[in-house]
Amino acid sequence: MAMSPAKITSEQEDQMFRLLRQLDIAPDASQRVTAQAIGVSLGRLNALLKQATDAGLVNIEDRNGPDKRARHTYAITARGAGEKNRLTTQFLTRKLSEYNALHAELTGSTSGLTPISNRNSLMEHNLSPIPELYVSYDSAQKLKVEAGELVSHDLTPRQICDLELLMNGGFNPLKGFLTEADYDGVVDNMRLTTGELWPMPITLDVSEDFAASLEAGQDIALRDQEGVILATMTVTDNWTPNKAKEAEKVFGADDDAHPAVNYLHNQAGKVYLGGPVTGIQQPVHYDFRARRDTPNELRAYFRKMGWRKVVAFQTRNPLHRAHQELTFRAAREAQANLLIHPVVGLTKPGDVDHFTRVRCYEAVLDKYPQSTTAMSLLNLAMRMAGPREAVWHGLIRKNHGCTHFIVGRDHAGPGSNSAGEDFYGAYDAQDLFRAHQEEMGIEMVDFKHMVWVDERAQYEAIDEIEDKDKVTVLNISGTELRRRLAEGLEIPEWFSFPEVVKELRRTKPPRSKQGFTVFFTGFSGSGKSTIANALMVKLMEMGGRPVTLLDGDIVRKNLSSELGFSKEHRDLNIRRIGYVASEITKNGGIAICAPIAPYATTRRAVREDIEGFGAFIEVHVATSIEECERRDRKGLYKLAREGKIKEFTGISDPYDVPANPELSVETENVDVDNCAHQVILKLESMGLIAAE
Ligand code: PPS
Repeated sequence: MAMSPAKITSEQEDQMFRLLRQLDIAPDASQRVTAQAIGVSLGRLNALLKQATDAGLVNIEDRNGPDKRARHTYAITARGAGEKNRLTTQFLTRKLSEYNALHAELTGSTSGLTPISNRNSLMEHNLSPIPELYVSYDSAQKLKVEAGELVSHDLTPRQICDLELLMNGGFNPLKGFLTEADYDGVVDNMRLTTGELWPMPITLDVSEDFAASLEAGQDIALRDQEGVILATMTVTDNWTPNKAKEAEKVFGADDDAHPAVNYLHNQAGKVYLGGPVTGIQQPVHYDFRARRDTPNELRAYFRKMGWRKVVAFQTRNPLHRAHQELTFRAAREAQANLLIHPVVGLTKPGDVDHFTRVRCYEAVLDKYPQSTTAMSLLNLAMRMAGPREAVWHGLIRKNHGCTHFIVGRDHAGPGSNSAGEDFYGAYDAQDLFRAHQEEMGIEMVDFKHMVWVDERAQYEAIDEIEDKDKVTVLNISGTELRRRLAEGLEIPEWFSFPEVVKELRRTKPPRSKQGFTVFFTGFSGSGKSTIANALMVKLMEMGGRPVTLLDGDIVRKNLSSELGFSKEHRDLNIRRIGYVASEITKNGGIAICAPIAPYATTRRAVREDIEGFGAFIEVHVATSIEECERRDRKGLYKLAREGKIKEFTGISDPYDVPANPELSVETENVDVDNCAHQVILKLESMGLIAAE
């Protein structure tokens, strides 16, 4: 029978694979035993041995032992070991496709086995411990005492998240906050100076004053918000970054509508410090302690359970049925166990709080087959950086011992930019991940958008539905879900689990029962206080929720009596008002604020503080500066014109006109009662007040 050359080659390669494997196991065996073990004649064995020695795969060493028939040791060389690995993968891949073909012939369907790609690195990297930055317990006790003498930096909530993952190996290979050279490489092309892939700048941002007080090479102590020393850091680098460039390169646009760009410009310090970190202790968590695992704890768990392949699912949302279907499918496709790995550090402003989410996850966990699935909480501070974030998430999961990672539609998407368009394409994250997965050593399980097909009563990937025009395709977006929860509307069984819906309703009662904040802004004398007072009385007349008025003058008397009108002091004043209003909102009350609040970024920060707990209604009292000056009820404009009051808003200090307030009210030719009524109508239209 004539054989094709390809067939001869693969047979020869199989023989070489068998020979190398056999010599690896028994290098001292006699030729006869080796030939028998790999199923070839002695003549063929000799030809193969010659080929292997000529190619430098095997060394033949003389052995002057008593057994004359086994005079040689056939030792595999380093090159031979590499060739053996390559041939092993090739052999298994071919066997798998033969198996698939046979399976298809017998059953008319595919076997469902996944191809073996990058097999060696994938199968081993989740088994061994990963380097951490912690010192031993004894050294930590000593270091803690010494560190008490060092200059301290109080970490922000985001920096605490970053530090925890640096110290426990979640951010391996990073050994500290990025140096300037590493930062440049990461920003420009996602590479550290070592050439390793790292897509996200992990930086220690501080104030200019603090940075200026440090010397090169100085050790500092890093403390949490209660003052506990978590680590020390040797400050090797101290520089002022180009934040606009960082925004463009890392987040795709220098647009404050992106939460991380907003953080970069309006919250992060102006200067970055870089240098290695020495870990003393983990940040303390009082919540869900049993559900939090370091990378090494998860690796140990996988070893103990014998999980060689693990597919991780990242989420910042409660799990609904579509997510469960997707994770089931991913585990099946990758033939792997499943790790539900939700983020409980910082997520997108306005997300469901992690306490509620974890209770939801725990309710859903019972619905997964026992001992195939684990859930662990990840204290990551997300950046919502889409494609770069997906690669970052993949590297973090690899460090946590996972071999596969699920990337769905619009992974870690930040929503719309200031022009109302998406920052990233829906599948950009999958593309970037795919381009790097080989190097990352973690394989992507990609998913298109999953939707409910009513006629078949099941979830299907949108692009796989061939009869779209004949079936009813259903989907509830995140925004729609929030609306239904807010308005107390029905959430269908096909969408979520009753336990999850119950939990969400518990923490998110309908809007008409939630707290909210009405935030008036406008020039001095614009009528803010008068309208705010009228509104307060109307809301008190309706009853149901306590109402608190935080008027500009009242606050300045009771909360901010030591403050003046510099930008710094005004910001502090508004942040204080925001803090009190957020507490009132959180606890189900109504806060009415009426400061000038001249700066848009500060108003936005307050909005973010509050929107986690309830609605924020910005009302621009749009009385013109000319009209305010004409009224001049307190005589302050006159004094400002005379230069007797400095930094007076609208005269000698700026006012950012709100770009997108929920409501703008004119006060010229409109009476106060009418203005307050406009606010009431707005609140009604938002579902915040409703008939019992
Ligand atoms: S801010 O900018 O929001 O912190 O201002 P606010 O706390 O609302 O305080 C504004 C009231 O203080 C009086 N006042 C001044 N306003 C603006 N600029 C300067 N320099 C200034 N100095 C004193 C003024 O009466 C404001 O009262 P309202 O209630 O707005 O008329």
